[in-house]
Amino acid sequence: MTTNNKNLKLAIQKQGRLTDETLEFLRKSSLEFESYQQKLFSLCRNFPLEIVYVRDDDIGGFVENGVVDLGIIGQNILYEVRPKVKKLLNLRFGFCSLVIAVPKESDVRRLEDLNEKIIATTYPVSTQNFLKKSNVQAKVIKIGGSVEIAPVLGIAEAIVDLSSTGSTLALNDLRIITKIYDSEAVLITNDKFSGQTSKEKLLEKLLLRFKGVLSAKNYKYVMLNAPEEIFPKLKKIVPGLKSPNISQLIKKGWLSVQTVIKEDVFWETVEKLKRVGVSKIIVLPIEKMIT
Ligand code: PRT
Ligand code: ZN
Repeated sequence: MTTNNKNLKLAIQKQGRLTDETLEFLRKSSLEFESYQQKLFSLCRNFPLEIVYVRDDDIGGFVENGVVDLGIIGQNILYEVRPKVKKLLNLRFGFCSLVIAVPKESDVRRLEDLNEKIIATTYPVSTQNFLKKSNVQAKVIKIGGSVEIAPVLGIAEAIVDLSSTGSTLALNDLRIITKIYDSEAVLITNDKFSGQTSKEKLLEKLLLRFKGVLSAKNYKYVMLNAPEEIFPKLKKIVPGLKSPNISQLIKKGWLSVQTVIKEDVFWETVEKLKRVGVSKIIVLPIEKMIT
């Protein structure tokens, strides 16, 4: 698999729920590479990085053992399998939650009602840990897949599974009792190449790109016009206005302001801005943001 030991190696999921978004993230980071269905690995044209395509279950071990330097996997696998790896970044995709669910008509309402019950899951470690912490004595059985049909088959009275849209639970008439944890895709590494200055430098460069893409995703670029006298109020509403670009408009007493607003408070902020008298707000996506 190795073509050049000086290259950084990154393992990603070959084909599955994380693949498309991982490839999109890497391309947004300006990495250029070919990737097609039967691929095993690709070498980036414009960065000394090899991308290795594997089953998601193998990524943690490959990173732990130094077969590759980096990996992108769901945090859920880190919680469950606990490979000795270091998390570098949350990548803001692949969102899901590990939940406990029971059939809609079940008499289980609260966590305590699971005492003495049987729970089927592909996440036995996460489940056991959670039950222990919650002081619930239930029997956990590990099954290979199709967890959602375990209650119908009479194998278990409850299940623990990942859920993202909630459709699978709804389709199988299951109801959530509680959430065990939230998960998203993460970038992981090992300590095998610390001291190898050239690789460490490469990682630093790669992280700068990744962080640039992540920051850009979290912010919007905003241009707005406002009367001069409301400027002090604007500063309170938009924290990013500490160092805004301000220019005078031809219309006397009016300013044009350019700044960035965090995505998660975007609409809230826009509503407040309108309320204090800001007119004409133009919003642009940010491609990359290097800070
Ligand atoms: O072939 P390989 O071993 O590489 O893949 P896999 O089949 O083991 O994993 P895959 O592709 O299903 O999931 C890879 C990763 O995607 C997981 O480890 C999670 O980090 C992440 N992820 C995000 C999910 C989901 N969302 C998800 N919804 N993984 C699985 N699911 C399943 C869940 O188990 C259930 O069967 O989707 C179903 C529920 O989905 P909703 O949308 O109906 O709620
Ligand atoms: Zn898998």
